[in-house]
Amino acid sequence: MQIEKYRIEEFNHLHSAAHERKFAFAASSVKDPESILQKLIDFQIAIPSWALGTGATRFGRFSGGGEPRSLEEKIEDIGLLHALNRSSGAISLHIPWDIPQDYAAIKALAAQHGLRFDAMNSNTFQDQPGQAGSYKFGSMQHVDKSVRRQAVEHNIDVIKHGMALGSNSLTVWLADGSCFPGQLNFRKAFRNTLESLEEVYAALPENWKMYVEYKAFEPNFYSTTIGDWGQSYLLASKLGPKAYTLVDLGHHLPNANIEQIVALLLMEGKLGGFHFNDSKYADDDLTTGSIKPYQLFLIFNELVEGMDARGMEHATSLGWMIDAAHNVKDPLEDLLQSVEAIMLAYTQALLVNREGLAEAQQENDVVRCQEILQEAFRTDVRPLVAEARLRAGGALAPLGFYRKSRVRDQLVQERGLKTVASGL
Ligand code: PSV
Ligand code: MN
Ligand code: MN
Repeated sequence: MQIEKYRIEEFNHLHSAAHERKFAFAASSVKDPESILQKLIDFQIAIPSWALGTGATRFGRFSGGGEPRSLEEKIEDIGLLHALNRSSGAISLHIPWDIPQDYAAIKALAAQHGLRFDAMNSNTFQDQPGQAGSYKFGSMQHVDKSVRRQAVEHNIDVIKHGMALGSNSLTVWLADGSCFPGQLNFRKAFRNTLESLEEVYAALPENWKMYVEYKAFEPNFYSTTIGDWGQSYLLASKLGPKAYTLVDLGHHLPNANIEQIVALLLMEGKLGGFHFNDSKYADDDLTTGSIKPYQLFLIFNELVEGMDARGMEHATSLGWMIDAAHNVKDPLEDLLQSVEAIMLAYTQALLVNREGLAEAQQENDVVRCQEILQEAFRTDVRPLVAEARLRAGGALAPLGFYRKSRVRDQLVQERGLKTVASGL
């Protein structure tokens, strides 16, 4: 299904008087609203192909219906999101779940929805039919060279799919690690991983980036070979200038200070991008901003400060992606909520009084430092985000439109109730 422009306009018309009042107030209370609005219009967040269907815990899966059954339908779903919020203009694919049959047709379909292909994701955490070696004991770290070779070949293959689609980055997340003490020689596992990644790195086209994603634990429960930002940073540094660390918000041990990690990686020029989500306990993959919105704001605060200090373009210098799973919500509604939360945190970070904060830090005025940050965090920036969306042709209230037009019901009618999207 497609959402006609006039329906969005009709919807916006109904809400415009209330919006204008709120926007006038919000705009009058911030410095340079026009430049903020432009930054918001430019900012795009990639949607992962695997987040469009109902996910599952290891106890079960409760399908929601109307889920995309093919790559084409996944693109259409992201097209729907983008039509409503104008901030989801990219898709992140996972191979082999999303292998296109016809590259030209897939590229044309994405272009028709205004989408570009963001980072490509490889998969060496599941065995594939017909493959010679098994990843049961790891992939790039494996003690058997032929399994490592297979993992390298797969990643090179993913790069080729990405080149054919116009992507320019590869995200490598490895499930490699060990479940019991003594199972692995840590140094050998790390060296094997480095050597394998070097081979993939050598196959990267000139303008490509490699994102090395880390994760503290799971599926291995004693050690993870790329378990934290230090290990990822070490690999990215050894690999070379095209390799960067990717920060997935859910991949840390509890209470990790993610904003500090982000600040240092940025300082070293090694921050590649993000997988946004939220969590209470571990890699929960919950809706971004649903549990710790202040942390999200503090991360964006470091991003804005660090990127401005390095003269980096906010929208294009890093990879902005969501990585989430949906067990109890309509995935499209959840993604609309996640994108909104990201836009709000970004906007609040743009409002921080930078000179005032630097001055207060210099004077060790701890109270003022906190006041400055919380002044921005407690500002209601929703009208600014809505105005940016309106100017970009989106809906004033994407979720409201989605529900009012019964988008999910229409998808169920088109695709049926018993649909399974491939993914995590
Ligand atoms: C597994 O934890 C995971 O969620 C990683 O975050 C990857 O980015 C994602 O799967 C897709 O491979
Ligand atoms: Mn991730
Ligand atoms: Mn994860």
